[in-house]
Amino acid sequence: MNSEQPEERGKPVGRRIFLGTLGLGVLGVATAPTLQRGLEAFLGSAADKDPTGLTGLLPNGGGFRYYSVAASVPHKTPTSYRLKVDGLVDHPRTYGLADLRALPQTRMVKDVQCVTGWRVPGTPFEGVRLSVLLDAAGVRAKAGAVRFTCFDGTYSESLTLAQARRADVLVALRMQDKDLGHDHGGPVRLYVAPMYFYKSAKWLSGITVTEDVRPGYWENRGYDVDAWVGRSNGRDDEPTS
Ligand SMILES: Nc1nc2c(c(=O)[nH]1)N[C@H]1C(S)=C(S)[C@@H](COP(=O)(O)O)O[C@H]1N2
Ligand SMILES: [Mo]
Repeated sequence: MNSEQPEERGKPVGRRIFLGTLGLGVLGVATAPTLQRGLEAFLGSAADKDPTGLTGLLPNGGGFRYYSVAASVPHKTPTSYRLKVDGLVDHPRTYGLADLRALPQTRMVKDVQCVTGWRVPGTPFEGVRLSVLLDAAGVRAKAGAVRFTCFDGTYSESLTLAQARRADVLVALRMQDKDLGHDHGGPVRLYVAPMYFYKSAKWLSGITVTEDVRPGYWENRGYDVDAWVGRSNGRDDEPTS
């Protein structure tokens, strides 16, 4: 599969072919939001006809779509996993999973919302507030943003420093009250609760404090950097709940 297209599993073949054919990932920067809305309209009507596959609002952890822009992602164990915090900080540091588990954990239950329209209500996430790691690192005065990199070798994300310091942004170790599995970005992913789920970078391996925001993987392909749910990607008129 072309690495520009999101890999999706656990859903009907017909839709997978549709998405693959459309080639979402290669949309031009200017046209992406418009075509995205067309795609959502299509999926919306299809979802009515096939609620098991497309809306996915089922118990037992249903509802998630599995995404990876990388063809394959190495597996990390609790002992091999590392998270590096560096850039414009006084105390760069590499954390193991045990180090992260030893820090104060925050749990929150909110809706997960992907920009393509699927939603998983009331999903518990748990982990270390990103602000805790930033404070420990000692962010320098000229810093203005944070860049996230992933051990899939491809994906990246970014937040402004103000966004990164919000209480609802986690370096997540658990989802749905279980340790994060590989498919969901385990052992550690970013969780940016107030934004579309593409901000929540899976397989998190690097947190680099930078001067300015550097657009991430999907942002280089037309999606908003400030991805507030309901207030971005051309959705000014939708509720923010
Ligand atoms: N490393 C990485 N993180 C990623 C992605 C990805 O392809 N690679 N996809 C993003 C998108 S678009 C979504 S909707 C969610 C999907 O998370 P899930 O696979 O746990 O459902 O992960 C986000 N984080
Ligand atoms: Mo997404």
